[in-house]
Amino acid sequence: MIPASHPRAESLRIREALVGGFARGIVAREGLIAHGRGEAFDYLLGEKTTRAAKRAIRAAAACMLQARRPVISVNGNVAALCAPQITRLAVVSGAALEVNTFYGGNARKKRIITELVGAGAPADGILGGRGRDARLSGIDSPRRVADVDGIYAADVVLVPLEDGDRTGALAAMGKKVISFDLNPLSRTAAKSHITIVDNVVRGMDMLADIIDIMRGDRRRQARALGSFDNAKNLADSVGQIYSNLARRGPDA
Ligand code: PTJ
Repeated sequence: MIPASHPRAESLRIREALVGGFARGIVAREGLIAHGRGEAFDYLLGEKTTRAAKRAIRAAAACMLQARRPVISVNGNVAALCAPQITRLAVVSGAALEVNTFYGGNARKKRIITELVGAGAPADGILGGRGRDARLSGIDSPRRVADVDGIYAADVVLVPLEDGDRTGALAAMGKKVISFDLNPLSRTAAKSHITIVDNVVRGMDMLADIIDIMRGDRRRQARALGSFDNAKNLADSVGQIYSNLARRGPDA
């Protein structure tokens, strides 16, 4: 039990959610390590949704609203950290949910599906692990498997906590890739069309809120997309880390 008065209570609560997800067989061991990396970047970013992240969220909202076949890719970490938020995002955006993992096999995928259903997703609407698989070219990991009616056929794919190879492969197939990645220096961040440098536990609900606000407002969508430059936005995120360090550094 984490006391609410603990100065790092929120960060510890997020850790507990992952450890709990690991105990339930949803999160891969490697997912705990990946979380550690994200946690370190979140600390450097000030543990809040930056202006650059908000710009990316607006562009992502517009992109999802204009998609013909948007799909949200769900892995173990995402299911453990924000199953209710991702389920809400699917409803609000009209995107399909596809369970797509890097590690492990079908048993873990099934547990992730159960987690999503527990969070309100329709049991028969979740893709991945149905045996209706196609292979993405250009990658060798288990993530090359994609549902034929899901990521394989999608025009826009949202990939929270993704690896760089699959991001590149999806982009090479002509899909628009939106990622969440706390590390603005990662290959995923560089290869995505829109990178949201924010923690999924904060940014996911914000994305759903903005989609609701922008729905039907084509001018606002065009503005959010037209003014967005991913490379510049990533540089702004790195700049935010620089200035946070400068303020807190030994000479500050
Ligand atoms: O469930 P699986 O089998 O699909 O495995 C999922 C992991 C996360 C283990 C797998 O995708 C992986 O190995 O990811 P990477 O390559 O370690 O990349 C994870 C990226 O996500 C890193 O750049 C982290 O900084 C970032 N990250 C970690 N936690 C969060 C995050 N980004 C946003 N929100 C987080 N909570």
